Amino acid sequence: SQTWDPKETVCSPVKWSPLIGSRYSFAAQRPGLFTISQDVQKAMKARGPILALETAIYTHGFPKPDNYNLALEMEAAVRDLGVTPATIGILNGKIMIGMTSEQLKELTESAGSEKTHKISRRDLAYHIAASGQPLNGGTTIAGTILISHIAGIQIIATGGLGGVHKGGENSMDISADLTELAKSPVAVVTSGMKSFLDIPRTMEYLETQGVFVSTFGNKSEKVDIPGFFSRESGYPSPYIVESPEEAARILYANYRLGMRSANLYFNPIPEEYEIPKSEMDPIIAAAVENSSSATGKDNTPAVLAEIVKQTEGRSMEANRQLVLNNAKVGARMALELVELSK
Ligand code: PSU
Ligand code: MN
Repeated sequence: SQTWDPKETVCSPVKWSPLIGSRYSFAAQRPGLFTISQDVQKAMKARGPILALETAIYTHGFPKPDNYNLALEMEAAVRDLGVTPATIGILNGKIMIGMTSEQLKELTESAGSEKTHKISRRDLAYHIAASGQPLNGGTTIAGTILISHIAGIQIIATGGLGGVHKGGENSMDISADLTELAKSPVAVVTSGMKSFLDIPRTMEYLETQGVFVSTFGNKSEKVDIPGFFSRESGYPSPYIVESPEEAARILYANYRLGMRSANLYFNPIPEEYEIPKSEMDPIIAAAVENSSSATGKDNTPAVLAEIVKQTEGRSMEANRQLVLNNAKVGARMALELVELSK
């Protein structure tokens, strides 16, 4: 197992710039709080484009060793576009911002073990400070937003967003992804929430929280909030954005306005990999039914595992393709954001 090297964390504050690196001094003033990879440090100093990637998808979404292969593919897809990937997670009690392939291997291999947990806002401090064996964690969208924002990384690419669960008006099961989006002026690229969530209530919640919600598509057409495995959900998107460059401009305007809330960019799954809604709906209904005994933070992973079982793995390939596509879109946004901040 790896031990933390204080030299890995940059301690010299970087000059403030309007956007890139604006919060970097937070990390610089707290040496040892983060372990920032050499690559990410370099990109931060150069104010180059950086894209944050979450890890709950690896620790709680994909089985081994697919999770490790996907982590490497995601990083490669981002690098191919000239952007530095910052995969975020917890490894042996350290908050990692950017990980080497060995570190990614260690984290993904520990999936499913006692020491590896799903990390949202409420879990973070415990995992870096508690006594006992050092813990690992895959950060959810909420956890990744929180860490990215502190580290001065503005764009996050991910697969599926958490939301208001069906029956949430009684169970009060509402993902902390939604409240976190209200707290940090970052952009999140996602292919939608799974249709096992309550889409209209999730949309209402996001509107109340002041989160800008849009979907990539053509402004002259009607565009749905995507349904994750399917491009359609039956619910129209409040806004349509036509390119990653336009998305970056909106994020930049959001930031210049001093907003504290995030922008959400839904990116529908590429057509060739989509599983039609008519096919998915009964599968999802059955998965929800069969996972009803898993509550709290265990519910989402349990439903996801059931869906994989019911689709005989086809959902996994769809998931893999959409998340890779989101990484590419996020990377293009990061490139444009650097241009805008010059
Ligand atoms: N939806 C998916 N795949 C995922 C998740 C959601 O299709 O991997 C993960 C994400 O990390 C998301 C988290 O942030 O689940 C939400 O979990 P919860 O509902 O417990 O907040
Ligand atoms: Mn929940």
